[in-house]
Amino acid sequence: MRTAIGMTVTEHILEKQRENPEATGAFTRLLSELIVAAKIISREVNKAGIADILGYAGRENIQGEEVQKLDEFANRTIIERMSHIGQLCAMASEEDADLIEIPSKYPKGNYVLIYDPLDGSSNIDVNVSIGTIFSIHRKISSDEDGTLSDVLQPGYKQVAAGYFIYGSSTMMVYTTGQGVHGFTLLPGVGEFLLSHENIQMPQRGRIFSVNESYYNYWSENVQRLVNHFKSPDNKPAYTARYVGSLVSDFHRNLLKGGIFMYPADTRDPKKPHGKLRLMCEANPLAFVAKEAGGYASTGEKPILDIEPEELHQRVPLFIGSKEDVELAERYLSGEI
Ligand code: P6P
Repeated sequence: MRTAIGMTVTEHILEKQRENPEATGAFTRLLSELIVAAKIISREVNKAGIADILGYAGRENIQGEEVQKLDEFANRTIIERMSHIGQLCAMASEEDADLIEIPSKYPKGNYVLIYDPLDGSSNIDVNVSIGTIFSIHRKISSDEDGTLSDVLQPGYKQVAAGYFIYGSSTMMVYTTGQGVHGFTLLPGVGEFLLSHENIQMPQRGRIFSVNESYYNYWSENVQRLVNHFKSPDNKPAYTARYVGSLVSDFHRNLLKGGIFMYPADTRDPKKPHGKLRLMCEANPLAFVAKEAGGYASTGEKPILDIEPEELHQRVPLFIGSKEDVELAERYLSGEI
């Protein structure tokens, strides 16, 4: 594959299409439109808060337009842009309880898009990086219209996954199973340019990332694991970092190494499996982590092997540097 730092993401995707003889261009069309949606979301995120300065009052701005919450805006933007391109048979969003059908007036396609439109959106008000996470499966049902069976596929069947992170710069990180590649949006030009080619996650990190306020609600084995990461006996020692925005915590560990943990919470019987969602958060990031030489586990088994049962099912998540996540599994099994 002829790639070069600075090449556009569109050229990068087309290179992969050229390599794939049976590629029809459908996937390229899908990803290209998702990128347009992300650019629109990025622009809105980057001017968040300006509404207060420009006198947007309450739910309406000075033009009397409805001011949408950014996660609603992001969700609507993706639905509106992706519905008419004829590449999807259905969508599923973290923001929507049920499957999102493609309107009958639009042609259907052979892919399914599952996404979290704006993960970490509660951090917008304090200017912390947030992101859009996406997962793409091939349609498996025989109907023209997508069904839940097309969505509830195990993570190892994903054809592509990745995220957009809206931070000090806007980046796109994605994989199609041939490595993980990062692109940075060039302001003023509006193009994502290849900035991080074939990202490889360090096998052992020096960062552990977990919300320790839940310490008393974890199992004893999880408590022992986190105490291990805090031990002065580690050479080199670990340090703690927790942004509270999954895409930010994951992206930092992807580049620098480390483990992010969101363990099961024994406190809430309704949420025994923690807070994060399998389909639109854990699975796509697990695919990226695996392709970058990392690993993602529930603490007991690979995230990518889970046979999904419902759209918004939650899972405990241990994700990042392979050796750190495997160590987590050994602690949670009681082996150490
Ligand atoms: P907690 C943001 O609300 C989010 O969904 C993820 O982005 C983040 O990792 C997690 O929740 C933070 O949750 O319980 O630590 O505030």
